[in-house]
Amino acid sequence: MAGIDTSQLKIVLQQDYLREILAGKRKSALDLIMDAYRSGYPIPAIYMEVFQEVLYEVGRLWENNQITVADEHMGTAITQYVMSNLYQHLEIADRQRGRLVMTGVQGELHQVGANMVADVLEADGWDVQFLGTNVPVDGVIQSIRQHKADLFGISSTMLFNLPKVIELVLAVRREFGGGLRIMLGGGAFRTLPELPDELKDCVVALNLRDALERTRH
Ligand code: B12
Repeated sequence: MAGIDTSQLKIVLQQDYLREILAGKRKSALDLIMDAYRSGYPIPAIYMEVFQEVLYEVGRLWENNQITVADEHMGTAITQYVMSNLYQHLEIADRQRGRLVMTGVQGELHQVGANMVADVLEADGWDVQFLGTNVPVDGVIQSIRQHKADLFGISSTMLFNLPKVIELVLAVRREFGGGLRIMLGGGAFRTLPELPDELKDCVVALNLRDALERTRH
């Protein structure tokens, strides 16, 4: 992207992408992102600088009644569609960092952030199983065992799901002990003033960059 003002490019891309998804233009939203990717915009940056920021803006517009819940659903659905198209272009690193199971807690319906983290850590050399969200505790434990995970990631956006996070962490600790690393992330942890005692041995990552940083050691 030599010669291009990347901060300007980012703002234009965010504005264009927001406009297309709220107009329900799936094909042009995809074309915009694929063009950006082909001109050198790295996928993790597209995830965080475009999808994340635009979905946060969608959340603000929704909260302020400037768009409907249907608009929000459509924008999110289009973003998930575009992400799955981008996924096939992710370059997977040769190095092997370990095995990761990633999920959202029971009751949690937000799953785009967890999906992004799963994709980007896979590209960074993790062997990833992404369970989606709203998964019962027993099923999660079974997946961790079958996948022989070294790292377990939990996503929670809503603060009211914190008791479910604690329940899951305690169940996983009972089953696998302290050897399994647990990483927490999502909106709930950004607003939390202090981590509850039950979660003190978990790592918290506030965004994609943070997640990469914390899983490289
Ligand atoms: C899309 C959306 C929905 C969709 C989700 C669909 C789906 N398939 O995911 C649906 C319609 C289901 C939904 C429902 C609700 N939502 Co909603 N939603 C959103 C919206 C617009 C976007 C969410 C998103 O994808 N963000 C983009 C991702 C990339 O960001 P992220 O999740 O923060 O993830 C990043 C980091 O947090 C981190 N991360 C995330 N998970 C993890 C995990 C690990 C291990 C790590 C390391 C890192 C990590 O990495 C990601 C990349 O950097 C947000 C707006 C917002 N500010 O996020 C509102 C928002 C989160 N929702 C909100 C609300 C209120 C609700 C509902 C209560 C609405 C209702 N009355 O029913 C329900 C609750 C449902 C539930 N039980 O979970 C509020 C929450 C306010 C609050 N803090 O309390 C928000 C902020 C909107 C708003 N401004 O009011 N929502």
